[in-house]
Amino acid sequence: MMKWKKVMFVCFSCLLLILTACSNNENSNEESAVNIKEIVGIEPGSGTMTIAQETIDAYDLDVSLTPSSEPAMLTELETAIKNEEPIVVTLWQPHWMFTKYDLKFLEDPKKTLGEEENIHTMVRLGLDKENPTAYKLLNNFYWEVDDMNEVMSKFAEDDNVEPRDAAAEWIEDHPEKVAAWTDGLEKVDGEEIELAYVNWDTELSSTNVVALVLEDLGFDVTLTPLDMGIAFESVASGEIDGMLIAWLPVGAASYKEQYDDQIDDLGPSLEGAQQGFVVPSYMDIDSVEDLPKK
Ligand code: PBE
Repeated sequence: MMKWKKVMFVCFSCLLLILTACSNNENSNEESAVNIKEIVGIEPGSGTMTIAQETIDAYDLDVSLTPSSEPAMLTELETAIKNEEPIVVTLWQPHWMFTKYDLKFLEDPKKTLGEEENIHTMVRLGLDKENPTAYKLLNNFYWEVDDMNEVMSKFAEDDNVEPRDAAAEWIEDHPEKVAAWTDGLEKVDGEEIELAYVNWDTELSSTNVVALVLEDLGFDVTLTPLDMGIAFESVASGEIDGMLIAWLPVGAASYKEQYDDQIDDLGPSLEGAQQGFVVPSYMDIDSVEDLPKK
């Protein structure tokens, strides 16, 4: 009799163990599909970080937004991909990482990360009268996503190629595009012009191309790396002549609003860009809504 009781007890315990194991398993499966506690961001003060935080709030996500920098974020992404680990980053297109790896944008039904973005050229008030050639060139500058990708890939994937060299190569390969921007412009003799940029591969591409074309027109060009907020402030105060960094209508919206009447917005130099939360394709998740919620 005692023996039977023991056997029953052992069996019952086993059953309990199996049941708890099952339910644990279910939980951890659910978590592992979206085993994400943070979103790896970029530089604080960027448009990207502003809209990323707005998105976390809008979807009530239980994740933190880690400030970083574009190169540090990309290194984290590459390491995660090597180990097939889950990761969510803030990323955008055009970007050379999309040609190197299989990545996907998470769907964003609330559209807080924006849909199609355009990169606007902005200059200080008065540049049109004081420096008409520079103004016209900046106004005429327009290229496509593929063009930017071409410049970006040249320097981003080869440490021996500087952004300036990549820009020079692109100019050499696309004389007809450059001719359209400079058509009818009068050359100048060493006039100074200063452009602000942020150290992002997209902005390094456009700014270096424009700088080289301005130099060819006879300008003495200074390129000044700044944080996004300081760049806006400097163009608004007239200290800096222009910049090619404003992603709109969503990314840089808060800065655009703040400085709207102190800056001359010349409109898009590139259309069809996109920002978002991006994951490696092996991750079993498709939407911002699949991330852990509070
Ligand atoms: N970007 C690309 C970001 C960072 C680099 C321009 C979309 C931004 O505007 O914040």
